[in-house]
Amino acid sequence: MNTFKKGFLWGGAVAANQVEGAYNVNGKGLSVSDVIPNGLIGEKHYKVESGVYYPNHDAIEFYYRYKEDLALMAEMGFTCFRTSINWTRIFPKGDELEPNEEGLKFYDELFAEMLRLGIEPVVTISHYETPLYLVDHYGGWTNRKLIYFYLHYCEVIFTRYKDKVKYWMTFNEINAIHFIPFAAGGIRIPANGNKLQSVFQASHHMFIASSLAVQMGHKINNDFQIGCMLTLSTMYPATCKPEDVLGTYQMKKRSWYFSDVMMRGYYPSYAKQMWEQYNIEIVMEEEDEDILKKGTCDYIGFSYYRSSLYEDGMVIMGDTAGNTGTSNPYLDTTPWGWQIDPIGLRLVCNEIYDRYQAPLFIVENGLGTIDKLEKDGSIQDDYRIDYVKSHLKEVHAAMQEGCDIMGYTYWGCIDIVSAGTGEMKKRYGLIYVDRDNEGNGTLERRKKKSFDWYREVIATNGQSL
Ligand code: BGP
Repeated sequence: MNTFKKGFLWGGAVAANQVEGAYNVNGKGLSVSDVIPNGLIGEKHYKVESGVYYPNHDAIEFYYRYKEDLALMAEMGFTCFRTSINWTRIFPKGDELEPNEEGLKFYDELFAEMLRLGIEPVVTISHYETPLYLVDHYGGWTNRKLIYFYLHYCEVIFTRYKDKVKYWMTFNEINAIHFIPFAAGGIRIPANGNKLQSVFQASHHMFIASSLAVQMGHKINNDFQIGCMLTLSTMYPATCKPEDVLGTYQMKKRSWYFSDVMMRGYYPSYAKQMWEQYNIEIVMEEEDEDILKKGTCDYIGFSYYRSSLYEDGMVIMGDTAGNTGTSNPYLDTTPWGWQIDPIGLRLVCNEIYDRYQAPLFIVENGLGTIDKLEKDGSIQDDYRIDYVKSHLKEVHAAMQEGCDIMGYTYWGCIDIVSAGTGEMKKRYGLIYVDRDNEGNGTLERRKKKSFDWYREVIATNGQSL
């Protein structure tokens, strides 16, 4: 197989709240993720309850062990590593004027260590880490004031890390606000409220915030590459019934709505009808149109894990908890019911590249499953190797077809706390971490079989695939 293009970014990805632990040390405040002990699907917990175990409060203690972890990533040959800045380490409540110096220092040291090892930081500015205080006291992203708190945060981190970080993303999986509004948008949906009204209004504020952040970032350092980030699991019509084919296309617009605004700089033609259909009125300011135009993103970052089906007005997919619906008979599924579909990734690359002709960055893709520790201490995760190999082959094919793809960061390159379920047992890592759902374990790191395999892929720039 031909190699990937020169300079292709190879690496892994995590989010601060799923690895760092140390959730309340050195001045850190609570973020939305800190109050969801059972993962995003258990989005009911809004304050820390005593007696409840929160796996992500300790996570894998990356906060204390990042040197050891980065050394392993360097050994695999990573040229980049994606993580987020935990917003509440910098602004514990979110509306302060002065940042928390200890929080800033942590990321100074983290990024310096990456650069020392030849690893380019790729930073998500907000990965389900909205300060809880902003949710409690301002109503989260439905409040326009959040734009200014976010921008102040951006100004501080852009200025502080301008010589260390080049690649940024404004919001993780911004379109996930539809199904996890608390985590993605810091919004509590009132019991009898119009959920979509809150979701669309909050999204509007996030678009403005992203656009202003892009403009500001480019002023601070013209070399910055600032991307949007979406979850783009593709969808197929379950039948060839024209209604299902059309419905599938319409469902995709729910995601494209986000990338259209962030990549084109204006609301798409179908937006008005969407708002009318759901009885939504978005409050906008006069200057908003102009702001959106001036701050389009430099690239499209996205996560891709699986595909789903659409039939009779319903999306059919294994949900995050693993309850499967009718699934695609041509595909295998993970124990959590996620359909494994490498060709779907190639399709997404083509669809999105054709739509925007802008660079793509695959910043999340991976297999979350149960790993077995053998008697000799090894982890023979051939299934993970198969997963990554088959997906990377399709990435390569998409590039042959003309898609401009900047890089690939394997999700959960080290075992982490699952965002969806809050568990440790749903493991993605190429590196095993000795910790279970209840917090037992030595936290020792161990290379899985996939570790050496991925190292070889990177060393040969994809030729070994
Ligand atoms: C994405 C999130 C990640 C992540 C991943 C895998 O939606 O951006 O934070 O965790 O999905 O999901 P899970 O952890 O539920 O397996």
